[in-house]
Amino acid sequence: MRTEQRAGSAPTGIIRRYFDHLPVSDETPIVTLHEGGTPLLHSERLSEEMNAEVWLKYEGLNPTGSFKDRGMTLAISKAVEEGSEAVVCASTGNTSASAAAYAGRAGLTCAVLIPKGNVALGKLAQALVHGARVLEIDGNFDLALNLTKEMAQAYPITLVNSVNPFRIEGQKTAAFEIVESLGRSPDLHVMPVGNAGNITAYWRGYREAKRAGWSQTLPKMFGFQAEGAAPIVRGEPVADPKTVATAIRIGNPASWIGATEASASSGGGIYSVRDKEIVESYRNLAEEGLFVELASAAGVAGLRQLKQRDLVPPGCVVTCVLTGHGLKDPDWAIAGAARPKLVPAELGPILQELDLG
Ligand code: AN7
Repeated sequence: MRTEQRAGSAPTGIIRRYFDHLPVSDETPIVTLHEGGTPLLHSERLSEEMNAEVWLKYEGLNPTGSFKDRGMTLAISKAVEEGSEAVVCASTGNTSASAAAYAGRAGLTCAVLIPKGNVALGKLAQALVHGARVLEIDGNFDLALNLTKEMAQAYPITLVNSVNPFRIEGQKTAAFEIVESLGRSPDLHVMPVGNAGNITAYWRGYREAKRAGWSQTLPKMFGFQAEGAAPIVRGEPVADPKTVATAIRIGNPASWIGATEASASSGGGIYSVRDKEIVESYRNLAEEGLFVELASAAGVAGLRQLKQRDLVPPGCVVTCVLTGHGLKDPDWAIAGAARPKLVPAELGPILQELDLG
């Protein structure tokens, strides 16, 4: 098999990089877009505000712009290995973008069910451009997921939502990378929660990193749902979840148990943040040069809440996951910003407009 490698660096893509820690063999055809290896950026502003050492795992820099690619490379590779010819997923947007891209690369048919009117434009564009069969349903994500589960049971089509165990396996590699970058585990790990697959994956990753001797400790795991879509916090499914952060507009998370296990056994917690707080953190991150989508800002908003609750010990090491890229949702980005002003194509008026004249 041809192996793709970047000159002078470790093997590319999470499967080659963590081959011995994933359920793969030499027979597994590796379908990759060189996902993973995303930056862990130190945030000076947040570190100062939190009186802690705050690191941001910028997952928006994966090939399709979200963390989903880590799980999708493995889910699609295993689907090909098992002889599948078609995959299906329900999605609030990012899963479908990723599934469409990786299915396209593997030559598989990809079907996608999305909740009507609640998928950001960039994500929809991705699924369409990669040739997925995209169907909008008159219902929310939870209903879409139930329908795809039924489809996968009745027909020879592989479900690639995070109920597919290979998704979680792939996504755990982000925790490996954090431990590798820091040379240790963080003290606190903070992230948004929707369907709860990712927090389940990180917790598994941190535990495996410790077992492998890469770290001596485990972080406290904190997950944040949007207030209007916070079933785990409320302790019961939410029939009609509502939030501006459409990626996490989920009322009955598939990995509910994984999330509560991660928070409870690590001494962390699952809490909620208001839409207003999500938007504020979204803007703050953008000011710091980090364009993320709204759902991604829920983790940072959550970190601020932890600080208010006195749950951020001075000087501790914190990692916060920025799950998706801001370009996914251009409508939202533009809605809150001033429109460019039209000026004559002459230096004078331009300088005047910029208060330089
Ligand atoms: C940017 O794409 O559920 O708790 O269908 O897109 O693992 O679900 C997306 C979820 C956070 C929540 N941030 O992660 C989908 C989907 C972003 C996301 C989450 C999602 P999980």
